[in-house]
Amino acid sequence: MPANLPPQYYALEKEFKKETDLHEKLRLAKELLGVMPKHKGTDKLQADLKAKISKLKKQIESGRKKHGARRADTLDHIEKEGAAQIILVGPPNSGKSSLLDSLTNLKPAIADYPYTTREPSAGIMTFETVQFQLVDTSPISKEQLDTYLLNLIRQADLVVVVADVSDVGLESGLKVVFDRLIEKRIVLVPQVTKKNDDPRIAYKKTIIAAHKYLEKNGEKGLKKLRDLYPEFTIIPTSILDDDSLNNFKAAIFNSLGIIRVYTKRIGHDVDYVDPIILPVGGTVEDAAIALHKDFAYKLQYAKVWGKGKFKGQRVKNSFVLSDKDVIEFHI
Ligand SMILES: Nc1nc2c(ncn2[C@@H]2O[C@H](COP(=O)(O)OP(=O)(O)OP(=O)(O)O)[C@@H](O)[C@H]2O)c(=O)[nH]1
Ligand SMILES: [Mg+2]
Repeated sequence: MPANLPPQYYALEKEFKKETDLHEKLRLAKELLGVMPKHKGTDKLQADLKAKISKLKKQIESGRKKHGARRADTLDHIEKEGAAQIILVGPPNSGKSSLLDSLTNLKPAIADYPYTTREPSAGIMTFETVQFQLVDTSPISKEQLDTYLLNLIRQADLVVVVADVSDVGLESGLKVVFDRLIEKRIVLVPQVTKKNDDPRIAYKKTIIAAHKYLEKNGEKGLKKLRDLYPEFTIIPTSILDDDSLNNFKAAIFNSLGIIRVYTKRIGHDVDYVDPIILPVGGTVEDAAIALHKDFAYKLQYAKVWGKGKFKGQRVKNSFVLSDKDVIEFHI
């Protein structure tokens, strides 16, 4: 029986054969298995690939034992915390760690020379009543692109490219970041619009921080950045300007496509502390499920307070909620 493999399989297989980094090779092998059609004709190929995957895992494991625990395979996943995981990437020395330092309670190493950050670190950033996880990473340049970064970017909910607009190498530095990720099939885009029919490619929603904009040449660099990347959300930032950092947080929230819904128990005041986070378009039923699965079954109706509604308007389970709505469940 013929295997009838799709063309993307062969392209991926070529990369798999070329790849020398064990972690990336393992990831590619898993992708190959994913795109391979599952039928009698591919049984042998599937078995071969599974054997390769297990061999690669063993190789990685033995390497880890030799070199100690903190290897790339332990760095390439960070447990999500808060409403979303946001990853900071960019050229060397652009200010990624300084942003993490200003926006979270973490104290990463910061220096006035490039290649300071070697391993990722994550801190919690609070925006109004919502908490986000911010991940600082090692720089991307012609000389360097740490393999662990690829998985971290794939897993993140939002990518922030930190660009130093006061740097004369702004344009070339950014081009290297975008291009090197494209080589690894990660495409940073202003909006994830079309349905992705090629599972090998990750399209990641991205915004750009026009960092150090108060520095000499910063304004000029900001204008240039807007000309170079007109479709992207670009936020001028500086660690010396609190307003810019607040704008940055708000831009992150707005880019995530989420809403906050506050709950209220019958006869009680609103609990404005810990909102339910839903995707834009989320309904009363989604909010109930987010609280507890069983809760949604019991739900009769809800009352909602918020912009454009009557106070305590009675709504059905399919009612679409808006950011900052207050909801009272009736079961
Ligand atoms: N003037 C000014 N300097 C900044 C700002 N943010 C960071 N810096 C300086 O820029 C330099 C690099 O900052 P880092 O935060 O270490 O940059 P990074 O992108 O993490 O660098 P790598 O880890 O090497 O990639 C340091 O000297 C910081 O003090 C800013 O908003 N304004
Ligand atoms: Mg750093």
